[in-house]
Amino acid sequence: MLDKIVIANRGEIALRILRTCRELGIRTVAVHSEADRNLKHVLMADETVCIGPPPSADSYLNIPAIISAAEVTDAVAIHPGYGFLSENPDFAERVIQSGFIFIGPRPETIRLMGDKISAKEAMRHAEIPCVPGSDGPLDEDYLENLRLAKDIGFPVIIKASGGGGGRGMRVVHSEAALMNAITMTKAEARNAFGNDEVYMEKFLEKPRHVEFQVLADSHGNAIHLGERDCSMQRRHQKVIEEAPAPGITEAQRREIGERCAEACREIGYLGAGTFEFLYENGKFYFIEMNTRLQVEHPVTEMVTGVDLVKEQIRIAAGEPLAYTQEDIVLRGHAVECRVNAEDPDNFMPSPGMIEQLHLPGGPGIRTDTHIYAGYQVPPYYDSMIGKLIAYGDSRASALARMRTALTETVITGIKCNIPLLSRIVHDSAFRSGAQTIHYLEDMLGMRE
Ligand code: MV4
Repeated sequence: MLDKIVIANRGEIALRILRTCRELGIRTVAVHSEADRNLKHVLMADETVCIGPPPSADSYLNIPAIISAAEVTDAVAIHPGYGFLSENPDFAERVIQSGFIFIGPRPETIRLMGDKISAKEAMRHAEIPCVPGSDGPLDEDYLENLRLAKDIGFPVIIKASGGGGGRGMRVVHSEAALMNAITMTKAEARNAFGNDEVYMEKFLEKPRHVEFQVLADSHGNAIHLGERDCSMQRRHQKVIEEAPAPGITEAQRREIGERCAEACREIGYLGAGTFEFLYENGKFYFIEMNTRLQVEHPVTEMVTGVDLVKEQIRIAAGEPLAYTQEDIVLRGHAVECRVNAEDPDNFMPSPGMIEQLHLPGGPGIRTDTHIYAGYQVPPYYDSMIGKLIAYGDSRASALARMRTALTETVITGIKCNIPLLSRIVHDSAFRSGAQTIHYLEDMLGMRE
């Protein structure tokens, strides 16, 4: 097993990684910014290295500083967590070139999936169902693009190949708007991503966001761990996730999940990954693949009993998967609420000192958070301060436990979004499991 790991992240996920390292007897190095000396995992780590001033660009995104920290501490591997450098193929490459293990997929795979056109091409080849659209980038021929849009049928969506996660896309409702939309999306993409390639897809109007979790080792084994529904989002920020996705049958899960696992074998995928689909009228349409551990991984852990971070580390150490597909049996239901330090009315960040903190407990409740009474939430980073996860033998029981957990939680000193989360888990349409990606924005009166 690996001897010492650098945790190249902060907050709850850094603590999550540290906890599994402890369980495995792996020593930990916490790299942190000047603003993060009092983070819980920094206080707990075997060694700490300050890698720069508070802004992420000078610390958590500072590749030479992170690699130097690994060198001076004699670490053998680097875990990137999510966000920051986790999906940067150049970082993965430099980690490997410096003689360390990158806990994640190969750099070529990260690069392949970072380009949304090449990702879709690879998935089409692996017989993953995709959204109907252009086979590759659009060229400059307007009449050809118009013919393609008419073939697909309006509305269509123009997406930047360098985008993803909601960046660089435009919906087109009519012939008249097509040419301008392509020109504008290309110009923005050139600016934002240094790549002006764009592609076209049928625009799905009321889909759900359903994603499949996979694990693949360096011995050619790959499995899926079922799916999560992440439709409850606002401005591409997920708010509540759950596993399994309401209404997905065992047959559909097996079919799509097995295709995802097979795609992993075909491309030589390594580590944990997520296939993102839109789900509409009973059908799955691949949109993107995430080559990292995701924020919402705990709901999958709760229904499968698999520690995804442990598997990531074992895979990086060259060990075979500890599970075969037959070992993966979904049991019960799990829901996760993301707790953010923000004003529940206007979503403005609310950094500051946590005065009182009472976390919920009882059967089926898990809290993944780094905050403690007296902790100062810094203003420099993402506002997520933790996740509340409720497990139950059914969706209704998981949601009942979540409602109690939200009521039980006390966080004073800062504003947080618990009132909004409470409102959602009490909502009758959400309780019936009928939400689409537009549900929350509709509820908040943001659409139309
Ligand atoms: C779409 C779509 C509808 N039709 N593609 C947004 C984020 C990026 N991952 C892809 N996105 C979408 N692609 C087609 N062909 C609607 C979205 C979308 C969305 C997707 C998942 C979760 C939330 C979303 C919110 C708005 C739009």
